[in-house]
Amino acid sequence: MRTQVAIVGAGPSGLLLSQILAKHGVESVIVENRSQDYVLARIRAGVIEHGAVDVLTDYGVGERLHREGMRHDGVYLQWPGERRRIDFVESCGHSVWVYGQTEITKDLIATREADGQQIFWSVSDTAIVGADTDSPRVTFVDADGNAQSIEADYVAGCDGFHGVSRPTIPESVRSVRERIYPYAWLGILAEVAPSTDELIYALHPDGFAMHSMRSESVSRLYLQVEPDDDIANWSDDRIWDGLSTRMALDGWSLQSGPTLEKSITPMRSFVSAPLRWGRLFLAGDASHIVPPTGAKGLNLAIADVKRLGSALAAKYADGSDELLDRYSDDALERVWQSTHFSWWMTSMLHMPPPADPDRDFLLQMQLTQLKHVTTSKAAATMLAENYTGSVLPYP
Ligand code: FAS
Ligand code: PHB
Repeated sequence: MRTQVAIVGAGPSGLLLSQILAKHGVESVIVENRSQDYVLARIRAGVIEHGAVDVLTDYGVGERLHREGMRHDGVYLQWPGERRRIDFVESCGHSVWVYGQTEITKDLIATREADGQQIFWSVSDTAIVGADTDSPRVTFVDADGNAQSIEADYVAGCDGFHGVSRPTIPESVRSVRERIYPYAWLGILAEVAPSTDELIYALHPDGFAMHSMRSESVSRLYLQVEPDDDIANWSDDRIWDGLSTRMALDGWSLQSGPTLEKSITPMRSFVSAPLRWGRLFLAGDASHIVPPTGAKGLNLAIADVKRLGSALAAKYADGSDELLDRYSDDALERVWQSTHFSWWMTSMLHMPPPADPDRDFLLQMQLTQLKHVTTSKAAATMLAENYTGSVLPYP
């Protein structure tokens, strides 16, 4: 087979990139090692920056988001005995939307399939060959066991943290900066109406807890657990008790309900640079991972593929290499901004591990920072600008 852009991975990055390219008349083929059902069953992110909403809208996949998504103009930060709201619109003039990544993936798959997009599902043995030549190829074994090869002008590595794209770049070329956090998130999706109008991020001596939502009848909640904890240790009752204790506030109660999904996600900050090697370009989790406290992972992926899609479109439209040559450096500008904010929010809101000799000092610094950011207009504006993705112009 031959195409203009071969895309590895059918998560939000790969699917949205193919949509952006198609809107600019650029052809692509996607290879994905999971089944379509598996990809559609993933429960992940939920907060979408206004700039990301604009990208989805501009490229024809925002209609259901505007109909079913929920605009949020602020957030609650909480510590024992206090819950204070930061108003995004008052602080920086922007909002965020709550709309599940699962729904974005559904909208993208439906749109791409209606457009006749070629997606190879359930492939194996994917490899990228000749990325540093003028004729790169993606080879794989398709779902029927047939060896396949796609010749392309360019390859987009949208295959997430565990994909093959990043390791295709020689280690001598790659630089990695990483922090692995001494805790993880246990997340649940529950069939119960949210007990709050805005997201709640709470610091508590037992650990962090968060209340998000997916609709008026489905809630999404998280709590801090040990990095090596096992979901089998957490009955629904234990989860709801933990959430209720950590977000307790006079005059407020948390409604519990049946859990639809529960899982534990490790937390790391990870950035691999550069995002380009020859004719291979990385986007989304293939290049960077952020702890979910700042709600940046999915939004960074959308910003990356908007930038990459525009750069490839410019190349095919007028032969210009400028945006492609700038892609890695320009993308990393936003990646480091989001990585810093996610690290800052994570460090402020999670209990340091009991073994940390500085635990009491760190906890005092975190409480001081929470009080400052919920009383100082300048500090609240810094949080609001970062949370809504408004610090840097959208690509
Ligand atoms: P993805 O990992 O979503 O997609 C990569 C795709 O490539 C996958 O479908 C994979 O099957 C495929 N692939 C991998 N290797 C391949 C190969 N060799 N060949 C072909 N295909 C291959 N972000 C938030 O903002 N908030 C959250 O609460 C949040 N929670 C998360 C929970 C979990 C468990 C995880 C893992 C991530 C979470 N994230 C969250 C981050 C997440 O939303 C990512 O940022 C987002 O999925 C990035 O999208 P992609 O870059 O497309 O990567
Ligand atoms: C979610 O709704 O899944 C969510 C919201 C905010 C975060 C992380 C996850 O920071």
